[in-house]
Amino acid sequence: MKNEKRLITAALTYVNNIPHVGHIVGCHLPADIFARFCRSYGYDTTFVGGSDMHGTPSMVTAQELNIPVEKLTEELHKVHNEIYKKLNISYDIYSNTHTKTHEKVTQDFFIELYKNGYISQGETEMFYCEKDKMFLPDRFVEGTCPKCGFEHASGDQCEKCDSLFSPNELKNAKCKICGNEACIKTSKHIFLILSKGVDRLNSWIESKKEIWRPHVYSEAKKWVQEGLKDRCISRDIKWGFPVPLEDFKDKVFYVWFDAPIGYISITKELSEQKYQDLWLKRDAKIYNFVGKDNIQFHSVFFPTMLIENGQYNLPYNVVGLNFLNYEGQKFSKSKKIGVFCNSILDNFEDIDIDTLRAYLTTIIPENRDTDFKWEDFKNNTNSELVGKFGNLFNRTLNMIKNYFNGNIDYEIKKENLNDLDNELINSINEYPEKITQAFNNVEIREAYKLIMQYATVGNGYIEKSAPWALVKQEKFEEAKKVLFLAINLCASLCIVASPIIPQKVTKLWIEQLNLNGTPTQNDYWQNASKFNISKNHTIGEIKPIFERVDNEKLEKIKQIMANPFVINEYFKNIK
Ligand code: B3M
Ligand code: ZN
Repeated sequence: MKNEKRLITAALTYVNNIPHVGHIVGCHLPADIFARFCRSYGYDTTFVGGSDMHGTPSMVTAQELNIPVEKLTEELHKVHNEIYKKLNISYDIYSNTHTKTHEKVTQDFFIELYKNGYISQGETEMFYCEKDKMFLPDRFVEGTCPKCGFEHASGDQCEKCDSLFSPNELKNAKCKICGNEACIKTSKHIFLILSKGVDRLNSWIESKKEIWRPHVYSEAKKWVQEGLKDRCISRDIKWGFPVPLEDFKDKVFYVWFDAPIGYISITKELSEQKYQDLWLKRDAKIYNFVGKDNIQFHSVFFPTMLIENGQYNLPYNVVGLNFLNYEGQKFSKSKKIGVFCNSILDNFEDIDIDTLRAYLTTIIPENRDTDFKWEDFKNNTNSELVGKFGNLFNRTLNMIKNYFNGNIDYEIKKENLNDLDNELINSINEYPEKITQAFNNVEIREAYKLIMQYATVGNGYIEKSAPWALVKQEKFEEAKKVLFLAINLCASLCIVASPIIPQKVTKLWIEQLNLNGTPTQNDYWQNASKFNISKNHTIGEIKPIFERVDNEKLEKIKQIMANPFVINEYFKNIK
């Protein structure tokens, strides 16, 4: 259904630091490529994102830097926004969770749950530091995971085995601020009763068997089967939005309660109409793109909140990604292992964004963890982008220029088409169709592979038809036909590659193919299987599109991108 409404969300990033390439590949980029495809295909598309301002990681960092957490998050939110802009992540809105709108939507959301009987109250044991005289949020505590024995688990979550637990289950708990033992004190809290919605949640998850990726589906099923314990959704800290109940006014919501509601409030901030169409009606399809460690929250916790609240549309697809490693190792800021995005801001001219986007597309961790390797970046640039894609445009346009003075005046007549021509015309019908399917199934790596295959089909056709030989034999009409078909394949490629390398194809389209409009226009996708270049067309100026990466250049980019963001330096300059 083409006029279908689609809302695409990318997980709201914590702003306690600057993203590294793993965050981009594991969420923002696939969400962006999918959103670009949806717009181009003609779906009524909205793409929202933002910064997750609350939560303890930002508090920990602000404490370490000795600056107010408001200042820290506000500044880093701006930097995040800049980075996504530079990477051409096409958010319709990039907001954050510390807005008035968000406060109101979150509190109303809660009140509804409360009225519906899904909130209970109780005493809970919380970590407390006698030395710092404060209740310790989950991230201010470190201890041994009760499930797997990992020694650096935080108060509520183990990053090694992904299990979630209550504060009192953690062993050997220590205060992260001062390193002393964290004791346990009781405090009054509110809980979300997850068990009441479990049957509805379970059948909802089962309805997603064919839609979600297998690993997301099986993880969600596993968590439900293990049983859902009620979850404490208030915290004894000052950073966050207050719980709107008389007895709890001095507490704030747990960050994972307010953060996903951010998708709703940010949509509302974008437009009231969109909020109504996408969230209050049930026919829009919502796609949540989330990193590996966020799958449980998006497939179980947030859907239960939505089911129990009752007013809102539920996600159609939870697109759970996996992790990205760096040259076989985990990303690490302290060890300077990885590729860091602050360099994109500092050294913009040295880094070609679409070349980077194309390589990153090949390592989107769709079904398993993947690896960033500089050697693969070089190979993808040289053999795919330059060797296949660029080469097709280059030779086609150069031959049109050299043999026909830059003008191609040809009209297709069936009787003049040979088997090779017919095969190529079939490809112009079939490849965009296959690529559409891959994008629609959110198989972005597959789509990229098909795009490169499509370019290879074009190169093969030129090779076999050998227009240079036809010109030598003075078969000019024959040569023109070959180049006419080839340049039409080029135009088609611009459209289908537009979600991945939007800047390059726009430049190609306007400057070199000399066509009107842009290949990234909304609702333009169906033109991919048409002839966009008609009789008597003059091409523009020919230039290389992608630049080869030799070892020297690779070293330079590597140097630039290996420098992590130094947060204390940054805030020294801000203060
Ligand atoms: N902020 C975790 C993260 O940045 C968390 C996601 C919230 S999505 C609603 O990875
Ligand atoms: Zn302490």
